Amino acid sequence: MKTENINHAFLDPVLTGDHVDTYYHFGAASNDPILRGLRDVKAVIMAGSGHRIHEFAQTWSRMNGDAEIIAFPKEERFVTRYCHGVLYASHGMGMPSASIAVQELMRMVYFLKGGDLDALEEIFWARVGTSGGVGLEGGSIVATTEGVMADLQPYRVLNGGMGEYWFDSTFPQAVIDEVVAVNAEAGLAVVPGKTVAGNEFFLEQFRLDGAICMENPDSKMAWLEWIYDNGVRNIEMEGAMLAGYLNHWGFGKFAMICTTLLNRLHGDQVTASPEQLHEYSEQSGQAMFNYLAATLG
Ligand code: R2B
Ligand code: URA
Repeated sequence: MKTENINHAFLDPVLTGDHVDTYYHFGAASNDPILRGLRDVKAVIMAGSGHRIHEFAQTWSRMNGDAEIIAFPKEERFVTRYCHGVLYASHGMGMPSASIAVQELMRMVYFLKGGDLDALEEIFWARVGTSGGVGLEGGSIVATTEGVMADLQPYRVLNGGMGEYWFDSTFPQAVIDEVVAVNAEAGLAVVPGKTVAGNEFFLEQFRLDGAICMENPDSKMAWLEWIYDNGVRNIEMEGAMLAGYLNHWGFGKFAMICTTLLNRLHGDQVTASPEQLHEYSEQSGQAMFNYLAATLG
């Protein structure tokens, strides 16, 4: 872990009980008895929707002898479940929402592990999500190698009028290889590739079907071909930030596994039927569970 990048000034007095840390959006705090049951956390799995988190926890419970599920009472912003070493949390849509979830979860696991950097290093993080494929048909599964923004540069945040903070948005190659290998063994194809994280579903993903449209068919295809030629295989809205923040603390084990809902080279609208969408999202969940079962036991 990169201890120099951890906010010790704020987080260490929480460990000694000098002050309480309130994970406001999760409706929990460091002195909350509910956290006592989470100290064995080995993995943090995130997804955009709360419903998915609820389903993931139920599946993981079934896979582990009906292990107990702990549900956080607040579900207004994010839905959170803990079951058999895995903390499942939703993050909403887009990097502003997901960055809140990731920062509060990083603070929470730091507290849960008592600031033990070796124990923190062992934690596996993942986002399981949906995306638009670039040259991949609906129902494909992508393991992200690098998260980039719409300009193919890594994740940045504005630093007021002073410029930008830049983050390393790469995903650890060893984990990608293992996700691909474990799933190949289970008969599930996972394609490695770069992923664009758009700050917008329409404008920053070069869609022509928004209420506001700034592009035309030629400029849209030119962007899609440019990102494809640079190794991008899908587009979603959180991955670059996720990798950027986890790398900042020096976590070494994390992944993003996304299913594609459509091939953006062929259109903009998501027209798959509810049954198809359910099947697509089941597949990325299955790819994540195959990896979890192989690595966590
Ligand atoms: C994928 O799907 C959502 C938008 O529909 C967004 O959260 C994402 O990354
Ligand atoms: N999620 C996105 O962000 N983009 C898509 O095209 C599909 C799902």
